[in-house]
Formats: sequence, structure tokens, C-alpha cells
Amino acid sequence: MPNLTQETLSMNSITRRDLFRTTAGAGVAFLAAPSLAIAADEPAKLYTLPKLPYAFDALEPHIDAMTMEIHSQRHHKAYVDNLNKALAGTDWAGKPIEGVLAGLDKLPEKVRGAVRNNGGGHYNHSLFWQLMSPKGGKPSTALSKAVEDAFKDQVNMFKLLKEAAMTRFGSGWAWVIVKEGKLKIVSSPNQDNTLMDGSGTPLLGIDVWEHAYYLKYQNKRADYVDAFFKVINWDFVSERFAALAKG
Ligand code: MN3
Repeated sequence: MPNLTQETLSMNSITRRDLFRTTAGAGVAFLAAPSLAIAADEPAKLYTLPKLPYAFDALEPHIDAMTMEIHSQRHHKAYVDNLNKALAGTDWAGKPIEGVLAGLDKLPEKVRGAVRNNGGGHYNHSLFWQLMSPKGGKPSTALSKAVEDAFKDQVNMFKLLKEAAMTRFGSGWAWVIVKEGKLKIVSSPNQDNTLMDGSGTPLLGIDVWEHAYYLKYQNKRADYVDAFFKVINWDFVSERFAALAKG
């Protein structure tokens, strides 16, 4: 006997999804695209929402479970959906996101703004989830040396990064970026990042949009930034630094 509750739930979610796409102006072509693409021989040219590498509540008490769930499953999902819509039917659909962001000026003008916002959002959040972990750890020797060269020590790096996070007016990100093996702290508005102007590759970034902290921290952005520092996945950041410093 079919489980009616399950069936109703999944039908509702499909209806909601389709409704969202339709109302957001995706058009009929896009609605049909996912299933056709999966059936065809060539791989689907769509970006997908990555699965978090831990449970929603894994970063408690520093980052709360409800924020993690809404932030990833709704905010990040919207960036992915809107990015797919913006690039549907273009040669850029599903291309590696780094190259898309570095080549924004080559995109058709009418989709450039949407790709900047939603492609930036997809890249930034895909990185952000990996930057955090409940297990802590510490930077590698090579990363520690780069931190000392650029900022004197990790305490001072955190101080400067926090300043960048606090002085970013409105929504945006505070970053530690890598350029030719050297570290630098910057901040960016909205979903921009330094791939867009070629000034460096994000190594570590803090989302300072209110949606990243409001449920738990309300207007206390400083407390959220301190909490983020406690859940940095240093193994991931160290490996990322090694890869970026090489290339
Ligand atoms: Mn966010």
C-alpha cells in the first residue's frame, strides 16, 4: 500500500519547485531540460547543489543547525537554480565556475549581472561549506609561514580579517586570498570575489550576509565572526593553500 504522506510530500515539493522555476521566468525550455539532459548521452550541463560534508548541526554551538540548513538548502540552492537559468542555452552552461567568473566580460550582457550574482554565490558558498568543520586542527607549516610573512601571526590575521568583515557595509564577504603564493586580506560586496577581477584566488572567506548569522547572532556580526574562527577546517585550508601556492 502506498505511503500517502510520503507521496503527498514529494508531489508538493515537485510542484513547488516547478512553480518556482516558472514564476522566476525560466521558460518552458528550461523546465524540460533536466530530464532530457539526464536521458541524453552527453552529461547534464547543470550546476548542482553540493552536499554538505557534515550534518546541519555539526558546527553547533558556533553555527546553529537551522542557519546551516536554510543557508545551504534555500539560499545556496537559489543561487544554483538561478545560475542554471541564466546560462541555459548558452555555451557557458555548466562550464567550470571559476572560468565563468573570470570571464564575466565575455558573457552576453543580458545575463552578466545574473551570472555575477548567482555564479558568485554558487562558488562562494561551495567553498564556504568546506572551510568549516567541527574537528578544528591547525594550519600546516607552509600555511603558517605564509601567514607569518603576510600578517606577522595568526592572531593578527584574524584581527585583520575580522576588521574586513566588520567594515564591509551591508552584504558581502571578507577574504584571505592567494596570489603567487602570497596572502592578502580583502572584502567584496554582494557575491563578488577576486576571481572576477583576477586579483587572487579565495583561500578562506567569511560570509557576512545577515542570512549567515541572523538567527543566532542577530546584529552581532562580531560574535559570528569569532564563532567562525573556531570552526575553520585547517586541514582543508592547508591543502587548498598548497594547491594554490603551487599553481
Ligand atoms: Mn550566504
